Amino acid sequence: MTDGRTIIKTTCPRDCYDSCGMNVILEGGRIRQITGDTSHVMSRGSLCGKCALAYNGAWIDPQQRLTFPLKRVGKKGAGQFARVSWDQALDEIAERLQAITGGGGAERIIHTHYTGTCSAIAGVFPVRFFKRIGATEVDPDTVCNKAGHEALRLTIGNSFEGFDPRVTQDAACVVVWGANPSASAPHVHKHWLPETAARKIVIDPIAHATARQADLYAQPRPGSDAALAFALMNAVVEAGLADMGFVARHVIGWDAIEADVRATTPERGEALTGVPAALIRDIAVLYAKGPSLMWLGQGVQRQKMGGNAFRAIAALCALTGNIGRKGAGILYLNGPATRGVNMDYVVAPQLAACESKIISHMDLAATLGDPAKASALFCWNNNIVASSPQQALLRSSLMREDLLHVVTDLFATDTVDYADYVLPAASFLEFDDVLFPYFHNAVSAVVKVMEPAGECLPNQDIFRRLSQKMGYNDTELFEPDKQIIDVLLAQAGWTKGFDELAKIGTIFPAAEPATQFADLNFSTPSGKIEIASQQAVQAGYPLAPFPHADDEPMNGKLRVLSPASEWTMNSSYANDTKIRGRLGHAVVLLNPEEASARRVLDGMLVELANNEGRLQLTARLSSDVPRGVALVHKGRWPKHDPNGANVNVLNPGVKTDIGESTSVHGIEADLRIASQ
Ligand SMILES: Nc1nc2c(c(=O)[nH]1)N[C@H]1C(S)=C(S)[C@@H](COP(=O)(O)OP(=O)(O)OC[C@H]3O[C@@H](n4cnc5c(=O)[nH]c(N)nc54)[C@H](O)[C@@H]3O)O[C@H]1N2
Ligand SMILES: Nc1nc2c(c(=O)[nH]1)N[C@H]1C(S)=C(S)[C@@H](COP(=O)(O)OP(=O)(O)OC[C@H]3O[C@@H](n4cnc5c(=O)[nH]c(N)nc54)[C@H](O)[C@@H]3O)O[C@H]1N2
Ligand code: SF4
Ligand SMILES: [Mo]
Repeated sequence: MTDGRTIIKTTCPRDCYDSCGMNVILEGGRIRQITGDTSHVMSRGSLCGKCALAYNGAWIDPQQRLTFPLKRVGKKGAGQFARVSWDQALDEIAERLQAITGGGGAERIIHTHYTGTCSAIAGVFPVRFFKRIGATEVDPDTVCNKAGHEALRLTIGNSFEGFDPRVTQDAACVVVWGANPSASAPHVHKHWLPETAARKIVIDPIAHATARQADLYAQPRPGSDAALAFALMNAVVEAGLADMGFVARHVIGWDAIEADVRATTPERGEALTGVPAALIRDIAVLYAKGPSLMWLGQGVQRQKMGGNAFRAIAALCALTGNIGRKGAGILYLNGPATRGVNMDYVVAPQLAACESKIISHMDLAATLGDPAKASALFCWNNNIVASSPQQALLRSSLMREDLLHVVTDLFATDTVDYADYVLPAASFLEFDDVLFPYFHNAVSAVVKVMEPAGECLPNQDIFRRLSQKMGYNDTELFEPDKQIIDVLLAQAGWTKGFDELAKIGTIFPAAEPATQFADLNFSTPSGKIEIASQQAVQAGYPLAPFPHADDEPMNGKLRVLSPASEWTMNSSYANDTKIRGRLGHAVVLLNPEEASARRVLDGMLVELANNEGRLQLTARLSSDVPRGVALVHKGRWPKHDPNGANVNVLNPGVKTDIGESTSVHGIEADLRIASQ
């Protein structure tokens, strides 16, 4: 306490690589300011622009929050509600659920959730309820990163135990392939990358701020990464830098791709990807000499052949022996297991009478439209109308009068507008929790700094209450937060309790970073890196990756890329008054030559259209964007836009080659001028 002010440390639990430590400054018991924790490895005293605005704005403003349980009084989709008590809402929901389960229809209860908060309890505990009731789960990762996870699981056995980001001091080279930290991980961009002496390679169709700071930057056409990886392997072999000893000892299946590698010369690679052959050779040499770190972003695998691309890149890592030695490795995500934590404990799968049914996000809209498949939908930590594909079909499915639709959120999102019942959730500032960041192998305290707004309840309390209304008596459904936190901290080796952790904010259970795959033992069937994978064949995928590049769009169509916006976190924050001001009118960024060829001038209103839908946008010219690409950032709220839609109205929800995941960066659309 200083000057009547108290500073409480907590952690930002957004779906963000940075997991910033925060300082909440209280004066007279009220929040005066929320800012970055100066002692935190990532935030170093400042939050990103979007959180600095939203946490001091919409998140702590009861006028902008949902504060009471609501019941629909108007037409579906109209967002007209009356206030009801928690008891009334939960009694009525329980009654409807019992009618569904009583008729043997538990699987027709669908629940969709994602990363509204990534903290362990509010992010996962409600799954216990859905396990118990026997609901169908919409596999969350299928809207984000499943293709990459599956491809890495097949090849190296595990996609959740990447290199420790603290090992950069031992690396000569860091590759950022298909990620845009300048938007999606602002502190990684600002501190982690600039502070390493390693040379940086960025591979991305957009010349974003991180790409512009790289030592070598390759700008492949979207969906051509597998061909690029093969051309790089060819150049590695050509330069005599292939580590064939490593391949002989630790890899199976080199022979399955060798002919394709030989055929994919850098010149052929240039034709397939647009990356100059000389640059392919330079990148190959720098990466192969190593030791090199490969950070695989999520953008690469959000392509129709995204799984193949990941398998091809992993083969490049293997060919160069950049795995299992100091300063080398692959990072997709770091899951809680890298801190000794078993999240199955929070999920409690034993509550399920039989294995839970899972569907892909790509099938959500159609499933919800079918009464034989869906009788109820629970949407928590997830704003499907803004974030999921097939926006128009999804809306029409949500209009079904006979579909019980329950949403729990902090704000009145587009998804909330379709709900029968709205259950107001407490934000991470309003209860204690723990976070296992997915970039750094840290453990962080998420600390209550204020009372819940209105009658808001944390997700976990909402589902404890609903469990009670359902008449369940399984102890797991009522396990208190404090006990869960103690168990999780003990698993992570922290024995001093939550209050001590809260004083520090963030700890690293392992004082020193370990080398990833140091034992060179991979959790694949053979124990080796499997470039060729029988598991893949059994799942109906090709034996090995191949040098695929998507065809370029035909008939003047553009490739629509819709990655992370600097000002929103997925759709979160897009409702905050100040952030709405920053976002302005929806924009499409076009290459100046592309625009000029189409007679589009900066500031013109244009329309993107395909078989799925149409969207009007203001054209902005940017040489960061290559020809053939329309860049439209994700995350706007459809109802705040004159279109009544965002970019996902163009998203047909085509599944990736592996993992039934999203190929959202594979969308194509026509562009026309809407007005002069
Ligand atoms: N500010 C902000 N931060 C976020 C988010 C947000 O919405 N806003 N979202 C969070 C979430 S949920 C996630 S999953 C992560 C995602 O963050 P990232 O891993 O950075 O993924 P994306 O933003 O989808 O896209 C990253 C890059 O992939 C590129 N890309 C697209 N297609 C291809 C391709 O075919 N090949 C290659 N090489 N690159 C391609 C895009 O041009 C883009 O620059 O960010 C998290 N952080
Ligand atoms: N076009 C396009 N679409 C995309 C992507 C893309 O690259 N392009 N990226 C995809 C990706 S990577 C992802 S991960 C998905 C993410 O999509 P979503 O999971 O829908 O992410 P958000 O839009 O942030 O929605 C999370 C919701 O949770 C709410 N929330 C926050 N905290 C809490 C809480 O404690 N309790 C409850 N109940 N609610 C809370 C927020 O208010 C917000 O409405 O979007 C996908 N959609
Ligand atoms: S969203 Fe990311 S960058 Fe912004 S404060 Fe949270 S953790 Fe930090
Ligand atoms: Mo994501």
